Amino acid sequence: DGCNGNGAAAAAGVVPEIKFTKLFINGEFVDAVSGKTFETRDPRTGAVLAHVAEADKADVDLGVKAARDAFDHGKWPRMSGYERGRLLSKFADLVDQHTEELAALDGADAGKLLLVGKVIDVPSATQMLRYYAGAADKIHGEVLRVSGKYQGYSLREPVGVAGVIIPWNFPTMMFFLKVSPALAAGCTVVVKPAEQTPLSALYYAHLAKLAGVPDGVINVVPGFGHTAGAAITSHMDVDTVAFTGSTEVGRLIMESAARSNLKPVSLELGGKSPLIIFDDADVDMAVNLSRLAIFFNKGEICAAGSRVYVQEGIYDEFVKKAVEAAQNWKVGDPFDVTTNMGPQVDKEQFEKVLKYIEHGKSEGATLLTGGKPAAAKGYYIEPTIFVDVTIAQEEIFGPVMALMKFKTVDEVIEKANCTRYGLVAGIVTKSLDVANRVSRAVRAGTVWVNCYFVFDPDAPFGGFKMSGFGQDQGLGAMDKFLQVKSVITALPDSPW
Ligand code: TXE
Repeated sequence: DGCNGNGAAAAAGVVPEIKFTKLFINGEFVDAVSGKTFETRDPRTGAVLAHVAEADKADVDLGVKAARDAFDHGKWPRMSGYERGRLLSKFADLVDQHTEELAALDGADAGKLLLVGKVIDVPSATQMLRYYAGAADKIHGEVLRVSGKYQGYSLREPVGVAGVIIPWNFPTMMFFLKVSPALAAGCTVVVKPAEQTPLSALYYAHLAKLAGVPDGVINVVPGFGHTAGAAITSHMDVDTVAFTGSTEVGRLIMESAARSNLKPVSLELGGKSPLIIFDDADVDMAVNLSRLAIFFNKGEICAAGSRVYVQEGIYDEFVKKAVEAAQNWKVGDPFDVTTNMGPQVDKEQFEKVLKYIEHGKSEGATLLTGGKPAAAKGYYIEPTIFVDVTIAQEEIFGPVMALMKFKTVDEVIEKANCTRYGLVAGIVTKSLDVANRVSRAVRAGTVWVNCYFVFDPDAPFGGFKMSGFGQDQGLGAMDKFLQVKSVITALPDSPW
């Protein structure tokens, strides 16, 4: 309405229409075998948003059977890569056409900013899908130099049924991050979205069907981790599992894969990533970057820059400006375009973050700003900054920055690497030599120099150390869904 405040008030009531709440198996929306449902809640208020069919083992069995049949007998892996790519491009077009609605679904389900959903999450997801759609007809093998009277070549064939288990912080991007390369490779998928955010994945299944993706190729089974998730990872007919989530669950998934059919798994896990700011940095720019790095998406992002190291020469100025910047980061309804940060995804995460804040205080860290719930209802937390942090090792997954001072390049490299994680690192400096040296010394899967959160379909993304293995993004991500076959043929009459 253009008037200050009224727009925000009106926005607070917005709940998108929820069309799909059943499991999607073999091209149909169906109830769970048990008839059970679970609640997904709106983190702005804690109110129930929808009752969603709750998949358990019996439903996963049906989903896997549909995916198995579609893979073993259907046309998806057998059609030309070009044809598969065309269907995936059509799917991407349909997603684009529903951007507003999809961004609103994730907004209400996950407390994500509507505007960011519209300009980042959904467009990046379709960019991802189109990137792999374009790769579907460029899956090459090699000619092998086999000695003697033989010829050899290799084929890269789809691995089969892929289980996809994703978290709630980026429901849309996570879905396409895993599903796009799997489908382009010719695999069929059984996707378990997070129990906190099942809604957009069901919508994507519907749009894939509209685009002409054959029945059974995409199956979506919302439910809980220890039931539906575990049924996927232990299934004898699932050929690979692609997972993003906690390090703890990543370990369970490997165990379960090992105990069942030794399926390969790829794990994108937690992080405690350093953002290192050197004396020569433009302080205002560095403050803005550090704010983005920890407060974007409420800090619910595996690549969050949760440990900020600032060199001593600019430390005092940086701290002062970082506190101001945090206080200007507006917490509020994610449907209001002036909001910078919405609520944490659910009560559990909200309480976990507050617990870490209390823990930080009791360990002797100094709280400079924030540290409390930001509203009387809903799961809102103030942007929070600690200094004098001695150990910053646990992934808080919330809007909590730990600011630390350092003197030398060697010292900060050692500190940056002093974690069991190794997902990303950020560097802010004008010195090419420092940037190069630190980029190479830091043990992390992605390094951002004078920028942060720059994701691209062409840039491999994955962890070192306990942040996981098996990268997402990049053409290499398709390897997780392909297996190599060598074909060697006798050439009895060859003159060579
Ligand atoms: O993650 P889980 P949670 C981190 C972050 C967060 C913490 C806990 O620190 O605070 O993890 O979040 C499914 N077998 N990250 O509990 O449990 C689950 O249903 C198979 C980092 O939400 O790992 C969901 O679909 N699947 C992260 C998915 O795993 C199981 C993003 C992720 O949930 C399962 C999210 C099981 N036994 C949380 N148990 C990142 N890397 O971005 C659970 N799941």
